[in-house]
Amino acid sequence: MHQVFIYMVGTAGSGKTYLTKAFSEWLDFKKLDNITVNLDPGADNLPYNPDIDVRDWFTLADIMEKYGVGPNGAQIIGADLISTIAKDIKDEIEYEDSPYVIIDTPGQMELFTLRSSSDILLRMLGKENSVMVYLFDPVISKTPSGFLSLLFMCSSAIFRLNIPQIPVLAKSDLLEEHELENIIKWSRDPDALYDDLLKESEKVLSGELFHMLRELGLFRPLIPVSAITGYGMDDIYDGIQELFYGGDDLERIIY
Ligand SMILES: Nc1nc2c(ncn2[C@@H]2O[C@H](COP(=O)(O)OP(=O)(O)OP(=O)(O)O)[C@@H](O)[C@H]2O)c(=O)[nH]1
Ligand SMILES: [Mg+2]
Repeated sequence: MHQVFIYMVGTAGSGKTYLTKAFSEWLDFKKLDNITVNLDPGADNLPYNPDIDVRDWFTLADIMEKYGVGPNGAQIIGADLISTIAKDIKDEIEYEDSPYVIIDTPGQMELFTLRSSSDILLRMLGKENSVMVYLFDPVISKTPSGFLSLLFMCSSAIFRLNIPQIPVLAKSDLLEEHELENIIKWSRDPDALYDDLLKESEKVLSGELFHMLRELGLFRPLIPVSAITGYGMDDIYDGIQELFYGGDDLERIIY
């Protein structure tokens, strides 16, 4: 495999940008050539210096002025405009010719997962070489219902983009030991999650729906990571290696 595209995807503030920086630095440390791509036209004070930056073509401020819209409308237009520069981005990536391409996606997750523009970019760069690192927000993941909601969002990203996924528990340094253990347990054991959901509230998803989630293989062990301590970067790397070089069946990992 010549190049691997690693998309950082997660809800707003889940840690995509800092994980992009941390993973790139970890690869640097391992002397593995990599580049970073910023797809967020509204990014302010990025903690890393992207090799390729959507803001070189347009920024949120440009769009607000040109189209006379507010920041939310501008984010949507910005996401849609990505398709118009997909070929330029591809050319720049090819020019850089680096084996690992880390892609930091815009703040609001749906801007990336639901707008068709992302699919155009993904197809252009090559879905067969792509993986999504899906970040679970640690604060939302603390409660059973919060965790389940993120699991649904993560599943929707899989169905929409149709590329394999490495699910990670972001900012794990912020969690107490027992909180971390609980979340990892839920990701491995649907029955434990179901029991804890019952304790949280009497009204729980129907058993059938829960069973379906399990049957679809949507419960997968979360990898705890921290962009601050560097914890888990090797596990993300191992996950990528296993996907692309381990001879694993991609279909099995996607679904
Ligand atoms: N403690 C801790 N804080 C983190 C970590 N990663 C990110 N943060 C903090 O969380 C905040 C959000 O992180 P970002 O990486 O900007 O998150 P994002 O998903 O890119 O956010 P948007 O693009 O704005 O939606 C920042 O203030 C970071 O300092 C981490 O691993 N540990
Ligand atoms: Mg960001």
